[in-house]
Amino acid sequence: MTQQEFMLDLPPSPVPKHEALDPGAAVLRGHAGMQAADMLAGIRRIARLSPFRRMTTAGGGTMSVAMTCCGAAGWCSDARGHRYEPHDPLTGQPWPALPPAWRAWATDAARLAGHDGFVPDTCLINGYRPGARMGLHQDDDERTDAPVVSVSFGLPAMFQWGGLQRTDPVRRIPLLHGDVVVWGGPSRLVFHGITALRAGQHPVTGPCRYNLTFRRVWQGSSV
Ligand code: MD6
Ligand code: FE
Repeated sequence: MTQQEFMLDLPPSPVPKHEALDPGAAVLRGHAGMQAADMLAGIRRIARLSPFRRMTTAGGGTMSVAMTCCGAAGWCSDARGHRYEPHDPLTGQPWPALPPAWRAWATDAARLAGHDGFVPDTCLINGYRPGARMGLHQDDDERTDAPVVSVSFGLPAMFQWGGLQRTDPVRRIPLLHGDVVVWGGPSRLVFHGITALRAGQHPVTGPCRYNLTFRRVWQGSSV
């Protein structure tokens, strides 16, 4: 029971705050709600320095999700494939800095999900408009086995959570404004994705969804 529930003499919420997905993976419902204003303002600041862009894939397609990054490394995809880069190829400049308060917040979220000592060196920022989607994939470009802390803001999304093989059964998990997903350990390479975003209007983000993923890309980053 939280202090506030005690003060109000109410029974504890029947809704568990932490939903275990699989060993090493959990959903922390609404955990980033209090961070929304700060993180969305931060996204606008970052996007002025390193704009959202839709990247191309090695197959010659264009991703439906728009991306930018902050921190020591940014995820990039082009005709040559995908990898992390220390500079934004669009500007030739280093990626904008990862706000220290975000880093501390992500460390704490990882700890709540059972992963101690997570120090992210990057944050990948995804912007979705209606129809944008992310096909089933593994996050395997990072050079560490640190967990990933993922934050959703704005329009609801349907998260697909599979297994370690592409053909494993997939669960569908709705993610709402402020929801956080953490995965690591034995779940770190689970296949996952986002189905096509349904059109709507969110009071805070309008017709958009934003997703931030905090990661540790390089073991030796001085952050
Ligand atoms: C998204 N996220 O939620 C897509 N990857 O928009 C991801 O692909 C993702 O949420 C690794 C860890 C967390 C994620
Ligand atoms: Fe991913």
